[in-house]
Amino acid sequence: MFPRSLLTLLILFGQAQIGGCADGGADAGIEVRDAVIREAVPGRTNTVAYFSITNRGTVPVQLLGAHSDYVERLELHTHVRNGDMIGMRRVDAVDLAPQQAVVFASGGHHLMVFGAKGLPSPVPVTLEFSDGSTQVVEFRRVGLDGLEHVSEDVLKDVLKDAF
Ligand SMILES: [Cu+2]
Repeated sequence: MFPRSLLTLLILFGQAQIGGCADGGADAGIEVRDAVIREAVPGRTNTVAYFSITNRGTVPVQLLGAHSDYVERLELHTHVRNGDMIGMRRVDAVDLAPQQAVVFASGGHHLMVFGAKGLPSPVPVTLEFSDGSTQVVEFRRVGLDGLEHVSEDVLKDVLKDAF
């Protein structure tokens, strides 16, 4: 695993761009990995979901939102720093340039989950994109200690180009 300080630094960037080779030049679309949704704290119904998303295509696209039959509402959120205060706010869209990867992780972008009750595992979530397309992603349900799950090779890719 990477040192936690590196991970935190990485997350402060909010978005990290992965340079990389286009594979074959074909428009391979959107790739989503490491999709996890946290169990709600007992007595609560709001929680959070994380994933990493890469635009494998050749044209820019925006992630506009998400929905799932198993929750009332999903919103794209990011963390914002205002002096000493760290809060979060809703964002309308997340830009995905060709070959760009964005990691949704603790402390950065996240998918805010409202009204989750008795989540199955996995939870099917439909992601909505600016070109009108949608993609169903299976989010693995994780316990309260599963917050920081980002696979090591995704982090390596991100770190390679971020520093
Ligand atoms: Cu939030």
